[in-house]
Amino acid sequence: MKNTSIILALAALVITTLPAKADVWWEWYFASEAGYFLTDGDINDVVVDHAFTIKDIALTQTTLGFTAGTASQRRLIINQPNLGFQWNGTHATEFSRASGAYTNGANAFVEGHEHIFFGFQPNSGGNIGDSKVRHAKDNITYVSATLILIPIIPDVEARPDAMVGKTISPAGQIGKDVYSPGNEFVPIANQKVTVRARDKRNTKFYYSVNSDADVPEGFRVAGTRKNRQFAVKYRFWTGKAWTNVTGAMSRNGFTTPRYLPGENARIQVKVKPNTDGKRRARTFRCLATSRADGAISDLVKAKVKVKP
Ligand SMILES: [Ca+2]
Ligand SMILES: [Ca+2]
Repeated sequence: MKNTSIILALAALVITTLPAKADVWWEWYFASEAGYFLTDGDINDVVVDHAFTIKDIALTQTTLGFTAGTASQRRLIINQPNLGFQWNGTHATEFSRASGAYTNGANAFVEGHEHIFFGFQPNSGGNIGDSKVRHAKDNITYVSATLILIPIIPDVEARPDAMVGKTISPAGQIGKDVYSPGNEFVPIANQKVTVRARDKRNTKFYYSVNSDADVPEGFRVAGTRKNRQFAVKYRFWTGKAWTNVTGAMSRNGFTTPRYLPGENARIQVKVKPNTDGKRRARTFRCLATSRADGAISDLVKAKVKVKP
């Protein structure tokens, strides 16, 4: 009860003071390339002199044949630490990184192109250099243009949409554009499948989570843990391979990278019943919570029915 009182008191405080939200989204453009930065700071910092640290970079539009996506997905590779920029209230005056020459830009390399990188440069008047896509070895300039950098307040920042199905393809799953508030006692149609299993045999089904936000979003995904009669294994699709996330899924949840709007995080669920020849069922739940707002979730379910 004491904890509840504290939470209610905090909630009241949040509502009365409306503190600025942590982290800032930015749109960037140069030449025909475009994307987002996610930085630290808050929206009040964008109207004054402020140094921002870049936490993620997204590429949403490119004419150079690269794959759109985020640095947290490793579509862009940040291998030089502490990327950031100095902001004067209207423009970036200096980009920086904590390796190499410190003040000559913030670089993000391109997945699958070891030496090609986006070099972000000031947009403060043009005498320091334009942003570029370059080759690290021979400095061929692929494209180069003045950076446009705009801080934004997303219209929708957090909206995970979980789906469930027996097919690996999200298109064959149910729950798209259907939302539960994370409370399974609120009946929500079309967020649940029934999976028939045989005793002592593996059976597979899949979860996906996409974002209805208008900026990249990541998720914390938690699932029903094993019990004596139902073993469960969870695997996450990295984009290249399946990786075991059973431990994290069964505890506080597995944290996914940030995905562009509409792209799916994918989880494979493998259940192996051992019911001693009895007819049994267990409902497996998947709760997907936004990384941007821990109060916004979606819940889907799979009821595994065992036939001896
Ligand atoms: Ca859903
Ligand atoms: Ca949706």
